[in-house]
Amino acid sequence: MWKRAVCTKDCPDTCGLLVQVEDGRIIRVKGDPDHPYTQGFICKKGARFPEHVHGAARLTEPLRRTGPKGSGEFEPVTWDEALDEVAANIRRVADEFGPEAVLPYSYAGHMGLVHRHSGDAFFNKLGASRLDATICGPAATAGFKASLGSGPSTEIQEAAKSDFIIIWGNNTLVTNVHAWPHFLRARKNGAKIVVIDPYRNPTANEADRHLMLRPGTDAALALAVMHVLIDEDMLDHDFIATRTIGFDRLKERVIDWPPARAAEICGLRETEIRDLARAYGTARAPYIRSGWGPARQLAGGMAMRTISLLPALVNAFAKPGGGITRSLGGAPGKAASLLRPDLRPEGTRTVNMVRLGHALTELSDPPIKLLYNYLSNPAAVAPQSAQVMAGLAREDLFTVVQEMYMTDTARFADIILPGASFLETGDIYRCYGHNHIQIARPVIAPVGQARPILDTFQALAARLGFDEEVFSLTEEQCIERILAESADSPFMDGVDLDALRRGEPVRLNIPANPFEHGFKTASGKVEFYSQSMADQGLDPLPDGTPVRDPEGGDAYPLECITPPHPLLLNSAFNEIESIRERTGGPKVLIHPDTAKTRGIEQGMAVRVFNGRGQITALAEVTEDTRPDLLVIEGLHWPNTRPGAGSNQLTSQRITDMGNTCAFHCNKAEVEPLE
Ligand SMILES: Nc1nc2c(c(=O)[nH]1)N[C@H]1C(S)=C(S)[C@@H](COP(=O)(O)OP(=O)(O)OC[C@H]3O[C@@H](n4cnc5c(=O)[nH]c(N)nc54)[C@H](O)[C@@H]3O)O[C@H]1N2
Ligand SMILES: Nc1nc2c(c(=O)[nH]1)N[C@H]1C(S)=C(S)[C@@H](COP(=O)(O)OP(=O)(O)OC[C@H]3O[C@@H](n4cnc5c(=O)[nH]c(N)nc54)[C@H](O)[C@@H]3O)O[C@H]1N2
Ligand SMILES: [Mo]
Repeated sequence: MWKRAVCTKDCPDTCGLLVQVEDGRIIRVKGDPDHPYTQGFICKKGARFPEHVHGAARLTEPLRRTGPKGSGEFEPVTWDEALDEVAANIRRVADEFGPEAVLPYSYAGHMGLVHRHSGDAFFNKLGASRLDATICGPAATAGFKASLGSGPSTEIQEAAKSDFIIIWGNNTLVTNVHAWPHFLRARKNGAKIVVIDPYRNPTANEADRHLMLRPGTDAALALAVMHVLIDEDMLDHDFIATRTIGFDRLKERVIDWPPARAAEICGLRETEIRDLARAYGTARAPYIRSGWGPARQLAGGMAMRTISLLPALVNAFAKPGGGITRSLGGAPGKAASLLRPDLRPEGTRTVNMVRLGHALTELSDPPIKLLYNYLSNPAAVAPQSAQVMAGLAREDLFTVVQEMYMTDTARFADIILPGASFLETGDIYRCYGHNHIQIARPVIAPVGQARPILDTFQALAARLGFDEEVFSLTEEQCIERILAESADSPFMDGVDLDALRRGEPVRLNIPANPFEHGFKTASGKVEFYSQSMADQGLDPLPDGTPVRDPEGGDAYPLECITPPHPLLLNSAFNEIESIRERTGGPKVLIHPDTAKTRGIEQGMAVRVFNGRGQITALAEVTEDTRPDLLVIEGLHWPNTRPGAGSNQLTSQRITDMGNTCAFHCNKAEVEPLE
């Protein structure tokens, strides 16, 4: 039997799936041809969901630690024993140190609005420290918002009508593959595709042109493009006069950014910059797909803000096929009656999830004494692993992990609760790569003793005597709450709720080109000059001065980025042995000149290191990277590959805006392992 489902992995595409089920087991997974955006094709990872759900690595019973922390020694216990022990420890810690000594740590292992947020009411009621969920997008969001306002951006399908597409810091063919057919449609009609990325990733490999800039120099490049657009008068003066503010001040700033200066900073040729500007300025309908790469930098908010001002100079918004895409979707929202922020004691402290290592080892008043982790694998995904691992290793820290597999985080748990997969739960999904929403219902019963996140928090709430109504709602009731509380959103206007309840993907009421209808900034205009940035003590105008890893110094002469791997999804899919093998383990891309001066040859085992840590990897000597740049794709599980784990090298310093992690802002050095 084939059943409909939705892929819940943290990816912009949120695919419609068809799942073949026999005797309660998943046999095959394929794309749902009736999904308007994902149209029946899925990525290589999604096709492996049968192994993801039924593989030997799946945790199927609750476990209690028996050996030293991190030894991986556990014994099976019953759910009742496990939940009693978790509840007793929450009570103990809250009584002895105050509830803020409890820290929930979760992210996007399951993107459903019900399960992803089903711990919120529980931790609010408890009065636990709040987790600031900043690990991914807020710098990009904040930068974009400062220039163009919040809200949806240009729908990706629009790009099919463009004649000039810039993919700016997004590995489309790896991280949001369903955008690519639309770009190809444009190309078939003569459009050119330009990729702006520090290394030749699979997307750059397919592009017409690739600007291989130094990481963290996007704002300098965008300012130089502006310089040429202004200098050679490729502007829409009418739009600038009526729909933007601060152009005169921008113009003054831009004088300081001739292509020659940017070329030096970006490590590009001046002609590459001029050509880019002229192609953009003369295109019929220039379109930008802005990824998250430029924002994972210490000045990432500024980079995103500067990039997103370009369409305003030429008024790309008015040209069918033109515009800029950051994130899409926008409804339904999270229901307040499910999150219950009103239950949270006033003044409860917030802990930035990027700074978990710091929180577990340095925070006091009170220190973190209980970590409750679900839907995230911080031992692999959080920056500066050495400090994260030192925290997880604390014998006085009680750690609860709800997981599907024995991740590096789970190995450090005191109690492991087996989690139900997304195919064993029902939920409502919105997404960030298209404007459709969908409800999915469980396609199989939970494997073994696995339980959904929602059920787990409700069982714990009962043990702690939390008796608010929210702690007894079913999955379906939660979905209905979300719909009811989103009914006011204009994006939900005209949404066919019956079709949605039947499990069909339904389009939100979001225009394909929302910028045509205005800008949701304070002024209602595009803000070349941003008063809100000035108010935050930031430069109100775009600035291209690069901000690099300050701890790097001269000791670590190379830049190092850690972008996504085609076969992994953050740290997920490491659990599938055949996928781990196909990745060949951690590799570091090294330019031939850089390899030569260090005596490194193709395939050699090397050590990549900086002041924060080190990893071992195999050298891939290639011109796909710059001489001053090391590239390490993906988050391999450290426990399956000794020396893996690129977050050994990354820093907990936060970005200029949005308090995000600068995952691609690292100085490092590389040498042969021996
Ligand atoms: N296969 C796969 N797909 C994924 C993921 C995955 O891990 N694997 N992760 C998912 C998640 S959670 C997210 S948020 C999205 C992210 O999707 P993307 O936006 O594609 O990912 P990023 O990590 O932001 O990196 C994008 C590109 O930015 C480049 N980059 C790094 N630094 C800079 C810079 O300073 N300037 C510029 N111009 N480019 C730079 C990197 O080399 C990379 O090619 O992808 C999702 N999809
Ligand atoms: N160096 C470096 N680090 C990065 C990035 C980078 O580019 N470079 N990218 C960052 C980004 S963009 C993001 S969004 C974060 C992502 O960080 P995370 O959200 O922590 O990402 P995952 O590794 O996917 O971890 C999710 C965990 O949830 C578990 N899980 C998945 N589905 C279910 C389920 O249905 N039930 C239960 N119980 N568990 C489930 C999975 O087994 C997995 O271990 O990582 C960040 N880390
Ligand atoms: Mo992300």
